[in-house]
Amino acid sequence: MRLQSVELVRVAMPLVRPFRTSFGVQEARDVLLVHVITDVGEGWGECAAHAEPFYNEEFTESALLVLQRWLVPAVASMTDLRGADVGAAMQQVKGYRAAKAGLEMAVLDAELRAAGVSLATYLGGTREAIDVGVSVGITPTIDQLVEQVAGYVADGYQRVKLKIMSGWDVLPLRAVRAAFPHLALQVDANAGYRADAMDMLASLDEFGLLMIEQPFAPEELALHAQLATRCATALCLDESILSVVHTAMALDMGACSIVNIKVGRVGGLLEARRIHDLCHARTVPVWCGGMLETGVGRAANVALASLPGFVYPADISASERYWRRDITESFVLRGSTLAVPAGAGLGVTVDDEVLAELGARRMAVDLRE
Ligand code: NPG
Repeated sequence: MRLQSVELVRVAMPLVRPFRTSFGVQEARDVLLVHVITDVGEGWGECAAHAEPFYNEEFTESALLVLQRWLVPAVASMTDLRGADVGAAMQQVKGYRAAKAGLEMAVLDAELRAAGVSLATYLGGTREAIDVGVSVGITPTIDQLVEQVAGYVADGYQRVKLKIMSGWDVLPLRAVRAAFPHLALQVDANAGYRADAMDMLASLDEFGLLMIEQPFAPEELALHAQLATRCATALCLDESILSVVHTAMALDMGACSIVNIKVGRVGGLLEARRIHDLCHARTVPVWCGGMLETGVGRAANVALASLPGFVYPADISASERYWRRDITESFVLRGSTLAVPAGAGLGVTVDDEVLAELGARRMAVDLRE
């Protein structure tokens, strides 16, 4: 396979409702898609970076530039192009994992579409449907939070993740737990706490949570390990886990007992699979995180989450939880599950008309270095 042309597609997509976390409010996504044309056909990928560098260092504009200037030319120079080799070809560029993930995804999609193989099959998926949950942002009042959770439970979601931050933790949690005594609940702090929150975090044991996700800064592995000895609730890491090496280090240190895997955070689907394989071999449960992706990134996440080690429900909700109109066919909730696309590649089709209606900017990339 060989790259013939690459187009970067940037489109502003308003969210159905604002999503507030400890690092800010998202009202819309600044979506960046990678569209490759190869000698065997086309493929699509999504870069999960957001408009601002608030979740991690990367942001849409930076990912766009790095793709144009370095990543696409590096991959375009490969004469025997295969998705499995794209990661190594981009190795010279440090970081920019969401940008890399988007390009690798597009090449894999093209390759698998041409071969007639679904991404889930290629990755080693073992399920036709995956259990999903919903991630609920910080709301103006506790009553509104309980109301939102009730709405999602009525939709069919059986696992709810609540965003917490300093000033929005024990009280909202107490209210949601009182209203839903048996709901599978977990919390995510997005690295928002410091060491002085240790006692409060340990006290969350009373709520019977599935896990506490990323309470401290990404580099604070020792602090996470200390908290793990202080509370009975399992700790999960997200922002700290950038690669299979980070995963091994965190597990060896006892900094977590569950791992959140996000394609965009770890540099692509194949690194995500390596993390899954390491955890599976060590019987460490993993689950698939989300970054408010469109149908393109969502299809990739669903395929990944069909691997056997993904044992907790994913942060991959139905399309209607995010978008009034998605740019691919919608993912629809069936009970508390989403079906894994069976079609070749990502198994979804990008709708050019919807992109045009949303005012997408399509930029051809110069393939030369
Ligand atoms: O359903 O895609 C989703 C959202 C899941 O909470 C979610 N994502 O910290 O995990 C997170 C959070 C996030 C959102 C991270 C936006 C980065 C950007």
